[in-house]
Amino acid sequence: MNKNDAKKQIQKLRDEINYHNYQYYVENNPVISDYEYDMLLKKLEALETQYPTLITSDSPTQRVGGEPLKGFATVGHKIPMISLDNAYSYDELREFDERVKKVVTEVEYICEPKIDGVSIALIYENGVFIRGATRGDGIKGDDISSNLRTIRSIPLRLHGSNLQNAEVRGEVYFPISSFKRFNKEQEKKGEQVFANPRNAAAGSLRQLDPRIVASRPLDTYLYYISYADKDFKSQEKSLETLRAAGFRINPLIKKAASIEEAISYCRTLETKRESLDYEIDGVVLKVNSFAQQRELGSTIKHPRWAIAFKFTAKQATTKLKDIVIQVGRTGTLTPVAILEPVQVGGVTVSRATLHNFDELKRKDIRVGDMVLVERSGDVIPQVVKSISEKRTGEEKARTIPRKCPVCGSDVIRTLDEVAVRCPNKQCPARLKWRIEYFASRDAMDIDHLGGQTIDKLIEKGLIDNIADLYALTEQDLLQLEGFKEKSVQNLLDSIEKSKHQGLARLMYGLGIRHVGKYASQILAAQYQSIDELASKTAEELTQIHGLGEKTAEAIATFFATEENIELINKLKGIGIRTKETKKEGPLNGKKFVFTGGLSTLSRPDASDLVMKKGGMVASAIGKDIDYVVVGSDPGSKYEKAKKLGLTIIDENEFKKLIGVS
Ligand code: 0OX
Repeated sequence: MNKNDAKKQIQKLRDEINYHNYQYYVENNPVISDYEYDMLLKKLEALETQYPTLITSDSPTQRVGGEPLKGFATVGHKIPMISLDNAYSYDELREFDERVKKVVTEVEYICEPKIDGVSIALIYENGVFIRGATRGDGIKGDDISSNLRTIRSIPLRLHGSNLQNAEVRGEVYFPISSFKRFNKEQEKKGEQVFANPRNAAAGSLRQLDPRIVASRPLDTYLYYISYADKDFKSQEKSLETLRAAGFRINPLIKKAASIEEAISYCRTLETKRESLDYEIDGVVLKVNSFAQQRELGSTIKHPRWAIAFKFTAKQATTKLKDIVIQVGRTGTLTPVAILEPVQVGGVTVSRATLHNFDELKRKDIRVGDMVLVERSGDVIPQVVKSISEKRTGEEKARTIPRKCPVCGSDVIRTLDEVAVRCPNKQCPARLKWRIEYFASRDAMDIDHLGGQTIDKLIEKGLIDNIADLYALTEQDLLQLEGFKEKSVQNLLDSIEKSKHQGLARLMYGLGIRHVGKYASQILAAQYQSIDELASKTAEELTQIHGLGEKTAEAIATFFATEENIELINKLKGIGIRTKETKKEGPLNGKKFVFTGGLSTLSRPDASDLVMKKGGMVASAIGKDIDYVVVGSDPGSKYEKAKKLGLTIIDENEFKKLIGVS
């Protein structure tokens, strides 16, 4: 192919890829399969490698993230990014409306969800993205162009010809569902976890290596044209123009004919707040007409034509009454804050996690402190910081306990671990967790056996280990407060049923360190029985594909411990299934990963289906994964799967494959 033909071909491919990119990331309506999309991208990459002089900054190949930077350059904003005035009550909104009406009449408002993300400004010249910056202090910000370029919903070339030379503003955010997954993965890897989606977005955009940013599922909503070579008549028209130019515009934006209509919008949106996949902290009201906006003008601080109505905060300050120690499943001691109950975003909070003792020390949080509590992106509230200005001198720092608060054993702390542990395997706290874990949905799935029931069983001395569950009688259970004949029978039935769950669930339920759902499935697929498994050395176990050294060692150690062997023998004696007959079928040994939300199946149900057919469910993407099932708002796993060229299927294809409809 000569250079001229290549040029034409490259342009055609770029147009095609840009179109599909837009359909996928902005319209949420993919037209071709991921595989086909990847093929187009690969073709383009190949041509650009062959003709490097034809590479341009707006090519879709430029989104993967270039070389790491040494630092960000500072850029001045041509027009300052001024901030919004806040209103905390509907009456303050009515006062705002009165101020507006002193200057102009017949006002319409545009009501926009106020995205709690990171403000950005994007500059386009001749329709091409050339620079993007953070808000900074409003006068100058950081040039984060190479990071913004990796965000798929930001067009590198504008659609149509309505916007050519312009600066547009909006918000970058980290979707909540992805944030939860992301934090879990970061924690697993021992890397930084973020306190909330906003920090995760800000932290990502501050990365000096754009390749890292490219792997994060950042998204955008745009809402403002700061300048353009054309004039638009209203905010409504600006939003339409932005949408037509290829930007993502929030679908909940509405026009209100009066302040009362705007207030009722605020009311409704606040009730929807928890159901959205992005965090919002209020509503921005903007006078729709630009002629009216000009008449109203701005003060040095804020525009007079807009206001931010703030929802009840998801942060609150309260007194930290005590720090108690919770003992976890593996004996890990976790400090938990007991708080003077406080309303945080509509929920009463009286406990919050302090994560671990290192963090407690780093944040210098003391009993008696006034603390800032936040409930965000995740259900467990956390203590953000102590307010040291409010200290009286009476506050007491809590040191690492020497003894387990439940059983009194001396605690241990190994050098390579942040965790402080109770070494007593018979500690009642651990027994409770062990039983809870054993009975959980992904393990033996014993219904009607919740935490409180387990507490009562331990208190009454009815169970000392897992096997004791199977010796429980009707008389035993009738002693428990709140248990009647029917509830007793239900529990006994579920316990009985659990005997037949099979080797994978049993292995998982035993709670061996590092043996998660996936490892237990691999083990059950590889070995026929628990006896066979128990006879293997760590070295032999490492030879199983997909099993790490740490896991193998933990398994060998587990089976080298006498009380564990005793437990296994008891379980066998009870008639619990510890053998696996090999499943034969088309999905035998096939490995699945799920990412994003499924609409007709729950994740546990989908996993069950896979396992019933002899397949396995992994939590991380790797080269050996056979199918990646992608639902709505998929996480970074999806990107990784695409990069590795794995087979990606949607929910319907999955159901077909597995034989359900
Ligand atoms: C938001 C948001 C922020 C531009 C004109 C006045 C302030 N966080 O969602 N700012 C604005 O408007 C700017 N609109 C928004 N929707």
